[in-house]
Amino acid sequence: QWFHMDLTKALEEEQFRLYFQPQVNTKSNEVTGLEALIRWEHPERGTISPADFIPLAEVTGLIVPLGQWTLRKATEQILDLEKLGFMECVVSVNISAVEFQQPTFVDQLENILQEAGVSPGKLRLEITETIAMDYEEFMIEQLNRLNELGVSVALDDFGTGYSSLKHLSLFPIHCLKIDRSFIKDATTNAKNEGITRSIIDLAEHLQLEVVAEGIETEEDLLHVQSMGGQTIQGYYFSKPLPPYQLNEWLSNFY
Ligand code: G
Ligand code: G
Ligand code: MN
Ligand code: NA
Repeated sequence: QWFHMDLTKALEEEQFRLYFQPQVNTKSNEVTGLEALIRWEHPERGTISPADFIPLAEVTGLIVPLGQWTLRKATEQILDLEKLGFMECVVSVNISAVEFQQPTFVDQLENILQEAGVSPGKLRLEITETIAMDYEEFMIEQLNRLNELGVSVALDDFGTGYSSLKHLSLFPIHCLKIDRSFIKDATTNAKNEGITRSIIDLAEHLQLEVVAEGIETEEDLLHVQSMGGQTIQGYYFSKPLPPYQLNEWLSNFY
């Protein structure tokens, strides 16, 4: 559907936008994080979902400059949040395998943070375990370097794909994100309820943070809370928002 040249042009002409979805700690009632989610504002075709262009960006390698753009935008948002007084809010950025596997990835990330003057602790990377399969040792090396830098890491879509408990044992990570597919019908599906509960317990035993994704209703929220889940992301609080709407949302929340 899309061609390499469309994406190249979109990057040159700044047609990408970074949206942000709040993550709320429902115990302290604070917005503890934001997940950055990219959108393509196509001049003729309107807003295009990353699901429809990230795969092409990955096979063409354009994901590398696109990912750098995303990280720069995320650091801008961190600075804007600080100006508004949100000093504790961590911004999470999705990183695809192709980006993470670049040997220069961590150095470039360090440069972006330094140039922006952003503390590494304000940034979190979301990676999926599909990355891990063939690159276990390299993964550990990259993750150790990120730890030294002070950037934290969440395992996204946890429990789907090539998940392995071995990764939890080997990888120095900080957070598990419970995949939306488990949450979706956890109130009616006993298996998914068991899985959700187990991931929350697992995170606690490993002293990892846990974020429940895809919370859409009050019923979802109460259910996840009853299982010990505290940090919540989903349409119940907000869909992903462009920065100006996010600022409005934040000022209404507090
Ligand atoms: O925002 P939405 O639900 O449409 O996102 C669809 C998919 O695109 C998700 O899997 C999400 O992780 C991914 N995605 C969103 N933004 C980015 C990004 O900036 N970089 C990468 N690599 N993936 C992203
Ligand atoms: O793969 P990843 O977890 O990064 O993708 C997150 C995706 O989930 C984004 O595309 C985002 O727009 C979407 N999303 C976020 N909250 C909800 C929700 O409550 N319900 C649904 N259906 N999708 C959501
Ligand atoms: Mn994600
Ligand atoms: Na996810």
